[in-house]
Amino acid sequence: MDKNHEMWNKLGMDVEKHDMLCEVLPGAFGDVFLSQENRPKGMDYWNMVVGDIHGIRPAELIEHQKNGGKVVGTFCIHVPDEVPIAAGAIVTGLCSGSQFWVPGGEKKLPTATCPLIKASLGARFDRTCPFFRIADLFVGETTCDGKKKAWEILAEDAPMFIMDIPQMKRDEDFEKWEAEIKRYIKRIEELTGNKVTEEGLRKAIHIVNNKRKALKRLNEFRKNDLVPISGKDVLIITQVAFYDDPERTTQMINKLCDELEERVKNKVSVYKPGAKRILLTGTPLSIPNWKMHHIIESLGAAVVCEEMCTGIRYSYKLVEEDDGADMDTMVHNLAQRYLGSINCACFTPNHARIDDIVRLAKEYKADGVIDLNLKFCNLYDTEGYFVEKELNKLGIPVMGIETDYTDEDAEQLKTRIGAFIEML
Ligand code: BJ8
Repeated sequence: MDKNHEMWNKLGMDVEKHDMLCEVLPGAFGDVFLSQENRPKGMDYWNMVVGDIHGIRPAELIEHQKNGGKVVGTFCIHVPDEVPIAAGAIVTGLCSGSQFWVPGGEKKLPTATCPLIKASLGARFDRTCPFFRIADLFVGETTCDGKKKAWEILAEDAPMFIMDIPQMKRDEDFEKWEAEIKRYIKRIEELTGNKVTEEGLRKAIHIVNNKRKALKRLNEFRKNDLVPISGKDVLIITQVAFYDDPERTTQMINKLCDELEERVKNKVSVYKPGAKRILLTGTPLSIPNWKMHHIIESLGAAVVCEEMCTGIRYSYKLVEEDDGADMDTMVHNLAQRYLGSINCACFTPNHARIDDIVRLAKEYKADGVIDLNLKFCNLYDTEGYFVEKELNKLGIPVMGIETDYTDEDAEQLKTRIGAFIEML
């Protein structure tokens, strides 16, 4: 038995079923990513990481646990990574972007639930994802109704902690979020047995900010007329950033950016001249959901920005750093960043997201915007009304797409998106 199978067995996974995923994933990755021409050399790191996605990082997490450390799993970018890091824990995103996990979720949830939620429950209950076996604590949030109720079901099988996210952004909501972050700190201290000190939190803020800065630097290259890296590659880097070691990810992204700087100097682009530039907005694209990018870029267009949680929202605002800040100030700064600067459709009103889409469309010189909705996500679907209204008003071409994790609609999407690109 190879090392990975031994590890998965020990984790109590359904190894036979999981092997089915292992059989298709490398092929899918090869078709979507490795087939691209003229990729930056620096992408080798992500090829390696994704090539053994359920092996390398899970083994590191288990090693950490063997040394007495804890692993905290999260589902949403509102949950501050800095808190577990400050307590010496490792934080990992529990990203559920494959149709493989959906039927398992449907055994517990109504079919009319978004695939992201169904896949999250399926990954746990079917025992087919090592990350969902390893986490010592699962941190859910009350962003949407589907998630709220799903966490109750997940709690039957997994240790859960729920953060109650306000749905407005008034002063009292920021105060409430500060209190929630303090409650989270307490829970993490209990879990790890370590105190979250001022020094520890300050260091954690610095580590995560450095990752944000690297991702921001990476995204800046996409503003160039000649784009030196594909949208697909930036997507995979962002998806991996949710669970990779933050300091290593930062280092690897910066190394890649050095190469991209050279490419810009030498006028190297991965797209054909005149490729139409697309801004994607909407629901998150969790790993391994590469469907939209693959369709758009296979049609010869360029995805130049994602106004999404698996995009610019994850990195573009930093937590304020202040060497002299005490604990209360740092929690305040975290609350400002994690509530104030993330414009999820769960908020009402949510004009700031529409403003962001318009600003980003201009900054990244988008020829058109695709507003993407995961099937059964009522929040983003409804907010699409304002997205379209504003973009129509400004004369920025926009198209709404609703899809799921299956490939059943791939041909239809190709036709629709192809027609949209043609008219840009
Ligand atoms: S901050 S987008 S990561 S909640 S797609 S599960 S909203 S029904 S994922 Fe999200 Fe945080 Fe918001 Fe971002 Fe519900 Fe919609 Fe599904 Fe969603």
